[in-house]
Amino acid sequence: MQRTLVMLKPDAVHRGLAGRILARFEAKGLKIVALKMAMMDRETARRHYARHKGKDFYEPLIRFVTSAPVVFVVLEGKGAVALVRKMMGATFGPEAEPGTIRGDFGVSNRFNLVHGSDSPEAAEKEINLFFRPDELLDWQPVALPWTYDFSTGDVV
Ligand code: FUP
Repeated sequence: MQRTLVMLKPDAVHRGLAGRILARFEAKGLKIVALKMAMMDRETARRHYARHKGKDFYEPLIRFVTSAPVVFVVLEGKGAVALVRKMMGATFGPEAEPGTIRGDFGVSNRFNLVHGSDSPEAAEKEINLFFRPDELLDWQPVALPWTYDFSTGDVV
């Protein structure tokens, strides 16, 4: 099973969409391993978005994600990184397909509701940036044997 880091951004929290967005991931079958609401400090935001440093949207992006509380979530499931990205939809709300989170709830480019790690390597880094190891809970959902077929040795 793979883990990924999701952040529900300030617009999701302010618009009262955090629960609905999280519910989509839960309903899909992804396991919540860790969850917390927090203000992101500027230094952490700069580290998180370091690859965008120097781009014209970098400073406004940092101001945005540090402007109000966010919700950090670690989700686990088979192919969780790609699955979450697919459920999020294209980066810009107007371009995101209906049925995706950004496609259904967003009309803005910058206020695009949700962040999801874009690779397993990024997921590991981001999980470590936002959570201490003891905040990641080791638990087995009772529905797990009905979420995947484990009967053949593979997870199907
Ligand atoms: P994504 O991986 O879909 O979250 O998008 P990126 O990592 O490419 O961009 C990070 C964030 O920067 C996006 F969520 C929105 C913001 N952004 C802009 O505001 N303008 C741009 O031109 C590109 C990204």
